Amino acid sequence: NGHGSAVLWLTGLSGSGKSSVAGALEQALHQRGIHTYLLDGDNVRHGLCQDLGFADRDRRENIRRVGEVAGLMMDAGLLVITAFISPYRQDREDVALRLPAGHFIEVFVDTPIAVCEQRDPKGLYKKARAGEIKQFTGVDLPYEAPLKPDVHLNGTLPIAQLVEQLILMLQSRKII
Ligand code: GGZ
Repeated sequence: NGHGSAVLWLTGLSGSGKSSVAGALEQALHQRGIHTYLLDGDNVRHGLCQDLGFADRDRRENIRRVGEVAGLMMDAGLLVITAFISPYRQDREDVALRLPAGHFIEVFVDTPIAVCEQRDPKGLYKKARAGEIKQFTGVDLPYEAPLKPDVHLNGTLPIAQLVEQLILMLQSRKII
């Protein structure tokens, strides 16, 4: 299958829509016969990173490992999509530097925290505000928004629209 490989790195707050966009994008790509792999907390934090929590240094190690695995999958010819908060600029930059130039595509899923908190699908913001969860991004710990993301998505728009934007971007970069 003659498509390019890349790492599409989604970053944004909890509840910003990263996983939904990533899942819908993956479906759209499969329909076009493109081979993908989606890395997210669900398949990483229970295995590869099961020893890590949410303190700063654990998150940094989480992102480092994900970056390394994404690179290996990319080498295998996959279009890799990742969906992690990845709150620190330096960590995202370090991942980018470990990949061949132009193969790291930073996608900022930009959703105001007020909206994320309103969505609160797992009730985590509520718990964080109540002090039941510590070190929650956006509440106790910072989120460093990308200054120059490759793609800046408005996370309050419908998922289908965001997926279309990403497909067009991948086409214009000749990755698909
Ligand atoms: C942030 C937390 C926390 C804390 C549990 N802070 O919305 P979710 O539930 O499904 O996604 C969040 C996920 C964040 O894991 P990541 O691996 O993406 O984080 S990082 O990139 O910073 O390493 C949230 C849940 O785990 N969660 N505790 N304290 N999110």
